[in-house]
Amino acid sequence: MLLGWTIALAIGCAQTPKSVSGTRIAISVTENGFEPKVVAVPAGKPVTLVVTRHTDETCVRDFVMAERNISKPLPLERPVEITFTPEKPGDLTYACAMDMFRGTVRVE
Ligand SMILES: [Cu+2]
Repeated sequence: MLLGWTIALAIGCAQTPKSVSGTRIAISVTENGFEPKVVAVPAGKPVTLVVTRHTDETCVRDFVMAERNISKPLPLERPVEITFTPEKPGDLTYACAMDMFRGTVRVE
């Protein structure tokens, strides 16, 4: 228990403020588009993005990551899980179906 707490603290300290990283990351669709705009994931492990659309105010209705052939509809207030394994470090981008609102998955 103490060990787990120590690890949690160490991970917490290693993160720069406002950056989100891990293998399971929540992304919201708000009036501002995808939030957070940039998330970091490790290379070589399956990662899951849990995308929840909270608004009808934008054109975002789908999650499209063209490089990965991923295209998923985002129903309002329903979390959608998108799982893939990024093999190598670099940036993957995703967007709405019209490529207007965008987000970045930074593979590290
Ligand atoms: Cu759009």
